[in-house]
Amino acid sequence: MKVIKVLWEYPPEGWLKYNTDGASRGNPGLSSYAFCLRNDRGDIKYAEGGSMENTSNTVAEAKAILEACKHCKQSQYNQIIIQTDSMLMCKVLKEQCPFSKRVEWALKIKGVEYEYIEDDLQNKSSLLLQSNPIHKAVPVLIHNGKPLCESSVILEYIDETFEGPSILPKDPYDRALARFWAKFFEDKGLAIRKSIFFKGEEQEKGKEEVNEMLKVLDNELKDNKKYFVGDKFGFVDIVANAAALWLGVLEEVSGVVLVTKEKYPNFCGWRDEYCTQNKEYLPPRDELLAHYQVYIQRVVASK
Ligand SMILES: N[C@@H](CCC(=O)N[C@@H](CS)C(=O)NCC(=O)O)C(=O)O
Repeated sequence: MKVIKVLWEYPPEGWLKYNTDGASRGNPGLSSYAFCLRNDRGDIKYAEGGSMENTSNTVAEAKAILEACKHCKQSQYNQIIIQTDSMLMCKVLKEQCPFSKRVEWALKIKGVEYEYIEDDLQNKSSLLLQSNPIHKAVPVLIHNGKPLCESSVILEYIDETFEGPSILPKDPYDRALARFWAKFFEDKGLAIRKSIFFKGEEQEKGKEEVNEMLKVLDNELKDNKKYFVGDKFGFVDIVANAAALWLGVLEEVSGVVLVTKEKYPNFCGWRDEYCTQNKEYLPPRDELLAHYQVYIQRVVASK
C-alpha cells in the first residue's frame, strides 16, 4: 500500500482557513458534516459539526462548505480560505467561464507560460476591479504589468505578441472574415443567456434569436465544413467554444431544447467533431454539467 501524506498548510498572514468535511455511512446513509476554523498560527478559533438525515456523501460535503460560508458571513471575515477534500465540490465551484477558456487556449497554442488567477465573481477582487474597471468581468490578461480585457481583443493581442502558430489568418480578407464571425458569436451571447435563464416573453425572444443563429451556422457548416474561415483551425474556432460546448450543457441543466439533430444536422456534426478534436482545450463535459447544475439554481434563487 502506498501512503501519501498530505500536510495541512498555514493560511497566509492575516488570513483564516476553514477545513470542511462531510461523510455518509452508505450512499445515501446516515450523514454528518463538520468544519473548523484556524488562524495563521494554526490555532483553532471555531469548530462545528452536526448530523444530517440520510443523504449522500457529496451532499454532506456541500453542507459542510455551506455551513462554513454561513459562519464566515456572520462573523464578517473577508480574508478566508475554504479547503475541502471533495474533488467533486471543487469542480462544481470552479469558475467555468468560456471567455477565460478562450484566452487560456490561445496561450497554450502559442506555448506561453502563464499564471492563472481565479476571481470570485460574487465578491470581485481589487485586482479585477482595478484591471477591468469598465466591465468588471473576466478574463483579464496582465502582460508586462498592463491589463487587457475582452477575450477576442486578448486573442488578437496574444497572436500579435507571441511567437508560435498563428491564430488569425495571414490574408487580410480572411482576417476580416474571421473578425466578422467572431463578432457574430459575441453578439449572440445575450440571446443564449435569455433563452436559458429568462422566463416568459424575454425567453421566447432569446429562443427565436438563437434559432436564427443556429440556422445561419447550420448553413455555414454544410458539406462537413470543419472550420469557419479557410481550411485551418483559428480565431473563430476558439471563439466558437461557447456554441460548441457550453450551449449544450446549458440546455441540459435548464431543460430548454434549442438544438436538435433533425433541425440542425450540420451544426450537430460540427459540434461533435469539435468537442472530440479539441478535448485538451475544453473542460470535461461532466465538470461543466456539475458546475452549471449548481449555477442555474443560484440564478433561479436570485430571481
Ligand atoms: N465580452 C466579454 C464577456 C466576459 C464575461 O461575460 N465574463 C463573465 C464570466 S464568464 C463575467 O466576468 N461576468 C461578470 C459578472 O458576473 O459580474 C469577453 O469576451 O471577455
